[in-house]
Amino acid sequence: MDKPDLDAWRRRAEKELGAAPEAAVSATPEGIAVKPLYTAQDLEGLDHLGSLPGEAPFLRGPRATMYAGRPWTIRQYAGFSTAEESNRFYREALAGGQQGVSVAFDLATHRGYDSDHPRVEGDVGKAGVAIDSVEDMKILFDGIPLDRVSVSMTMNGAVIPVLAAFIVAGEEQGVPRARLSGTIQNDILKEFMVRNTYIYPPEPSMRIVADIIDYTAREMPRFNSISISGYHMQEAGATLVQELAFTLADGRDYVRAALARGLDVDAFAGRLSFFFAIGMNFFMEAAKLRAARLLWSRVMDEFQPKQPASRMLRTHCQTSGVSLQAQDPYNNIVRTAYEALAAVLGGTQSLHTNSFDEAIALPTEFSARIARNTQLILQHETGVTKVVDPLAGSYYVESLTAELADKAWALMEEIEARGGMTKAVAEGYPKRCIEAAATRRQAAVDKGEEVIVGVNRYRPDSEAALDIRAIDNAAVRAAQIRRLAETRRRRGAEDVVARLAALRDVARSGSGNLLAAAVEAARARASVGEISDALREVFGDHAATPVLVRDIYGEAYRDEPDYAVLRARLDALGEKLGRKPRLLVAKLGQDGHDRGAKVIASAFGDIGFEVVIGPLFQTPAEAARLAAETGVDAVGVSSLAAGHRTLLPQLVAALRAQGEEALVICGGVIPAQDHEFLLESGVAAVFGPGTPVVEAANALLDLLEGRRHN
Ligand code: DCA
Repeated sequence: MDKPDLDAWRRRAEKELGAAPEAAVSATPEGIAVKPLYTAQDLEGLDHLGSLPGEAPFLRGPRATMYAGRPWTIRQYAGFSTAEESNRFYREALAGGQQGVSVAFDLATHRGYDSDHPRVEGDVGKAGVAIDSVEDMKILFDGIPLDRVSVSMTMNGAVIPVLAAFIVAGEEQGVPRARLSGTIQNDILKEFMVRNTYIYPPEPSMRIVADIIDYTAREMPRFNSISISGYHMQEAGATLVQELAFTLADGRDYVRAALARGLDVDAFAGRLSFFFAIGMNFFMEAAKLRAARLLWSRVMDEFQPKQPASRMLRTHCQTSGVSLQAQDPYNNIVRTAYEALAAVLGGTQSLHTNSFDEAIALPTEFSARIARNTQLILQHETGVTKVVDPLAGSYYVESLTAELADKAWALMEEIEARGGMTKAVAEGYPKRCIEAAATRRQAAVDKGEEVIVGVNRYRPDSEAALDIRAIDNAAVRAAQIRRLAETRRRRGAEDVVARLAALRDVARSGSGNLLAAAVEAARARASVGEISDALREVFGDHAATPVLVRDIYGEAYRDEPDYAVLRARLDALGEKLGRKPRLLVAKLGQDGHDRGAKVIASAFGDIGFEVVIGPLFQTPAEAARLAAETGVDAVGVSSLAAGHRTLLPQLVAALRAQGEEALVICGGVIPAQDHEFLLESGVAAVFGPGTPVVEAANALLDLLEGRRHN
């Protein structure tokens, strides 16, 4: 065939567009200019072409036959209320075609608090299952053979007691730890960056990671010691380049930490695993996974492993939670299916597909079945499993793979120049980059530049409320407290005291293995809270100081007409008050998802409010005290972990008890069914997800002005 005549194409394109083809180039948040046409020319000079799957650098997949040999694992992340309820859910899911288990713990467990701790009253059993001791863990896996079904546990803060309880539960089920298969998340660096379920300061936290890698390398050969996660970065607003670079840079620091413990690289590197988000930018997401494998192999070259598996990036993926919308929610089924296909075309090893109602509440049996079937249909009906890396050779995808890899590598070099990821995280560099990207994206959505069907375009006139799963938090908490008391009554008290003292000694001395000591404590029935507290006594608690990005929302929105109107209203109210209106943005309970809170705080600050950003993990009484001290006009609560029914009425009561008039408003994941209850409890307004910031600001001004007139 003749060489393609690109000049002729250009002329045709100009005619069709009425402009030069450059007019159809679109810029992505990653800074990649996506052209309307890719050709063989775009492949010239790309040096990653030509490799095969199953060999370094593994760009085309970690296995030679990929899904033609074994399809990816359908692994749905789930967990809620009690161990009994979650166990029943897992068993039904496995019977329905799910292939691996993935446990979601409640936030009390994540942060190392037993269910009877006063700080976690609103969190027990809410966004995951409550686990207080080995007794709960045994119930959680009752009837699930732990030597045959692999179990992933998303746990980072309280990773030591939870993994210890899992090991003992396996043992008591008759499965020795050497035969346990699964993955523990154990990725603390990204917690400091985005997810915030840390407990201890960075340095002892890194020791915990290294101790777990060390223990599993020696004792649990089938277990993946870590799941190095970019997922939560993308959820917090990171671009795909940031997600790639920061995740792989985290991985590099974990390898360094394990090597510093004296481990041989080949003893552990093959059991490092990864976890990425898959959002709506279809080809870019598939290319991202290919680029990730390429780059990880390059990172591992530095450590000169001898085993090929040590260079291999194996990953789990989850479809994007933030791409789900509360409005017109059945659209989410379609979104999730496209994202799942991108993950599979990118070559994931394991996949979670979100349920369509997750932007509103916890999945029901019905929505969980649709989510699972999305993968079963992909595996059995579409033929995608039959060919390895089917996008290979695509001019566009290969070009994207190279561009993503180059950009991510440059950002990783920047991290190296800053002294590595642990240091960059301590200085807050990646967090700032991600928050800036998140705020920029919010402005693009609010302005309608980024279209979301059913939200900022094609919005239906009316919608029927969905059936949702509600958790009776008080009943779950009461049941947990009863079982915990029973466990404490039946255990050998002296044994527990001695095992916890031994654990403290290992923590203090810096030698010995924390997980090994915790397994002994868990076996004696020390609780998750007690083991966490023993480590807290030695390591201390980590408290982050929130910092806001500035001028990003304002800059992006400045030229919009409604922005000028809003600013004028704000100035007028400011004049009446003799100062700027003040807003406290608060997070209550153990819910550490702070993207929404940060974006709102930063955007309201740009608009002209005086914004106080509260620390994470406040009790309602603490937030009310902060509101009084700072003299705010309103407290805005961002709730993403289902604690609102308990925590918001308590906040209103605490404010009123102090004689404070500040209005309480809230937003986040709050189902329509709960709005009336919250309004009756004294909350002044509830903003659903997808509310543009300018609309929320206008509504708050209405409320503040209304209050002044009364
Ligand atoms: N031919 C032959 N064997 C294969 C093939 C193939 N084409 N593909 C996979 N296998 C083998 C693997 O080698 C593995 O056996 P091994 O453990 O003895 O090496 C087994 O089949 C399982 O496959 P794998 O791809 O490792 O899939 P998973 O066990 O599901 O593990 C992984 C996926 C990403 C590594 C793991 O860390 C994980 O499950 N993460 C989940 C994290 C999570 O759920 N997070 C929640 C938010």
